[in-house]
Amino acid sequence: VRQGSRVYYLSLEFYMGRTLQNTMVNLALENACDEATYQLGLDMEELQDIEEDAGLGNGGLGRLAACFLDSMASLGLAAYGYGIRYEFGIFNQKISDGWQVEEADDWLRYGNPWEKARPEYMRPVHFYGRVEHTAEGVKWVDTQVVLALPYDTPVPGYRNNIVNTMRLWSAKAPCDFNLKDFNVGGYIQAVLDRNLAENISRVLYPNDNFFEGKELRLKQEYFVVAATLQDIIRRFKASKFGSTEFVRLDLSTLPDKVAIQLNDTHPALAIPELMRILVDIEKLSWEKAWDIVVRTCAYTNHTVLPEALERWPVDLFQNLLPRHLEIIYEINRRHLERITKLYPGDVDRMRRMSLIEEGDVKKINMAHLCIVGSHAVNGVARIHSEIIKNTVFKDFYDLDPEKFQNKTNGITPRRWLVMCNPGLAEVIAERIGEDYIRDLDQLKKLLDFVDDDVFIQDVAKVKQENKMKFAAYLEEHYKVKINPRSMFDVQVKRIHEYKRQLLNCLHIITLYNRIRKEPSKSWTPRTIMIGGKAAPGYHTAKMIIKLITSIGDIVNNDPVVGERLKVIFLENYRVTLAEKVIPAADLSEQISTAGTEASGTGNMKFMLNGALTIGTMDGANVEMAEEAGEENLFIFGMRVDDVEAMDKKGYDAVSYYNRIPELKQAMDQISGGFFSPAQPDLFKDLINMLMHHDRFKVFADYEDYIKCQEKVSALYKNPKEWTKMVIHNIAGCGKFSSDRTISQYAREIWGMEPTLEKIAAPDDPR
Ligand SMILES: *Cc1c(COP(=O)(O)O)cnc(C)c1O
Ligand SMILES: *[C@@H]1O[C@H](CO)[C@@H](O)[C@H](O)[C@H]1NC(C)=O
Ligand SMILES: *[C@@H]1O[C@H](CO)[C@@H](O)[C@H](O)[C@H]1NC(C)=O
Ligand SMILES: *[C@@H]1O[C@H](CO)[C@@H](O)[C@H](O)[C@H]1NC(C)=O
Ligand SMILES: CC(=O)N[C@H]1CO[C@H](CO)[C@@H](O)[C@@H]1O
Repeated sequence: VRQGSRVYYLSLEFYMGRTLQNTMVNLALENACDEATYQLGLDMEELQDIEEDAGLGNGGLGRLAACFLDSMASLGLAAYGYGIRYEFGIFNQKISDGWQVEEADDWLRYGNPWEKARPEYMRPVHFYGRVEHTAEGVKWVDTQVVLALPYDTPVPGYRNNIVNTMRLWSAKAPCDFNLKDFNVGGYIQAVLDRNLAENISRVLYPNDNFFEGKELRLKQEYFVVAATLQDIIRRFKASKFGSTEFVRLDLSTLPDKVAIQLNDTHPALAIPELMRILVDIEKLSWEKAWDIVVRTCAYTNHTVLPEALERWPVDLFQNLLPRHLEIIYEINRRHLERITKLYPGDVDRMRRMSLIEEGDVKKINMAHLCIVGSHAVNGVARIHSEIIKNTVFKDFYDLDPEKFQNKTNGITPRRWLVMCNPGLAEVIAERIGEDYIRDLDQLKKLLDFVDDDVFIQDVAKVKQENKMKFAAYLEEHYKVKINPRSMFDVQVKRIHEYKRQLLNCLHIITLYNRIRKEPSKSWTPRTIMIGGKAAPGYHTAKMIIKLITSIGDIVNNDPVVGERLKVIFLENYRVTLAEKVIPAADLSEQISTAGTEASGTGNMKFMLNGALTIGTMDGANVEMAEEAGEENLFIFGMRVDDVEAMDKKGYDAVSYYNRIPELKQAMDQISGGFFSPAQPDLFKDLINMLMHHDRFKVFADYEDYIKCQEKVSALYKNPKEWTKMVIHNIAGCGKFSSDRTISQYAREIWGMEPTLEKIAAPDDPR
């Protein structure tokens, strides 16, 4: 175990949401604060609703980083989260005439009480310039400097008196920015141009799982890496041990004290930047520096989708970071030399494994850089780790099998149960005590109560109360009335073809047609809610939103259907809305094409909050089925093997359309303008995609999905059996605590030991 070591969690996103209630929960201050505000004549819930979300993330990945911070603090690890303090986080989504409209997220407008600027730790970050090779070594000169100003936010652990720090960098122009060759009349322009430098931390790129090769984004990535590494090295050199304070000069022990986790390839520049510091500034030999870098860095791959892969054009690098490009070339030269020795003459393998992709535009493959520059590489669910090893990174696995690991994602039970669903947390605590909040495996004890009628009733009652509360919220804020006795069928996540909101749409239309055909049959009433943001530049995703709202317009206003089916688009899905809707959900939709969702974490939140899952064998769903028992989930559709087999044979959407009458009817309604009477061909692009170039094979799973939904409706008619299944799911949630995930990272990658020990507070009598 490494004594006194620290973890640095670098991420371009931290999707924190609100902080007030989380702080009260973790510090055990809820009752005291309730009391105090009551005395002041204020209402705690109203106060909480005034806080802005810190929306510095896009979706699951950013939220994961936030859960990790909570777990690292709760497990007593000396950990720092490092990222960018975006002035504008993820946009606010408005729905106007059924379309998504984006609004800037001016979250800092009224100030941010949770942060503290630390100007004393401001650092310079260099860009552009040129490289000089001199007798004393390599120099990067004539650069433009931008200052990185840190803001610290406290991250309290759960009732252990430990507080870690999240440090977010904000870009500041230096005072002399553009003023060096000052001439008359240039002053005003120079001051105006300060924006150029300060743009770096202006706005979060709103893409989820999609690479956009913009220079500003590369600047953001280098900015956070360069500022953070300076901080890491300063702290390493100045660290204190025992009572003696000394200055460390020997950087070879860096990997014993510092672990840098590269969350996706976004902070991949940490590898060449650390090389630059060690070789150019600290004057270490290449070999020694490389050994330090590899032992310090570890890389997590978060998605399977090839369009997420960062591939930066060499030209862009040459201009912005010329020294880093040289370093990457040298890393690649040595890497290819090693491969040539091991596989002489295998030119194809060299091409596949190179860090540089040849082609019209030469590009740097950042995933390859991360694998080569790290001692550990992991996927985020077992199935995803297998896919990484066996397919996309197979060559690298053959080269260094011991590097490859698996770390199934998790969520923090503090925010995602205790805080958002106090009713359920209480009912559980009444049976098994409160220790499960720190040790989620203890939920297994609930299996003793699966047949306990009182417990079953208690769980069902909490769910019903949550549903009433959410229905009241919708009515107040969105003026929609829903039936709280209907099944709440929820799909909330970013809008993406691979997540298959379109499959859900086809189910809605099918159900609608069936109800209209036999209105007198006893249908299980459903309120189907779909929510999520579309990346502003993602046309298909925006059309999917319009389709959902259009279906809602027709279905919700059809008197034949009445209360039996309602379709609601949940506007502006974000952390705070997740905290409201997930505790109220009966059914969780996790229906991505097998092999496309790396893990998912929304699936875990629903499971922990007593919703049943309808899902494919994808991502962490596989492990959820294992933990709760496959019979306690509604699993349908192709497995990864089936998808691969179909890829070989060819997927023919039209044959499903011709063979399945209800599918044909639904598609014909969409393409015939049934849901868009004013503009019948509105959805022609979606139709064309589904019929002719659907990478995610929606039709192939349609029949099985519809059948599976019938089973869901049937079980919902039996509340007791339904709730028993819910209890099996809650009892199986232990594995999905981010405390488990972080403990594995700590032991298996960072070489640190987590602890549940509580340190004494200064005012503790002990
Ligand atoms: C958990 C969460 C996600 C991730 O959901 P998935 O279903 O795993 O994609 C996205 N957005 C928010 C706001 C979340 O809280
Ligand atoms: C991972 O990287 C993504 C993308 O930058 C980011 O959203 C997220 O915060 C990171 N978190 C984790 C835990 O990997
Ligand atoms: C930065 O800001 C300036 C001024 O606001 C703007 O003109 C410029 O286009 C921005 N630069 C980038 C790279 O976005
Ligand atoms: C992770 O690796 C896969 C290959 O398994 C690749 O397609 C994907 O784009 C990588 N993700 C990122 C963000 O680099
Ligand atoms: C594919 C893979 O790496 N699987 C591993 C996932 O993690 C567990 C425990 O951490 C290992 O036992 C598996 O081999």
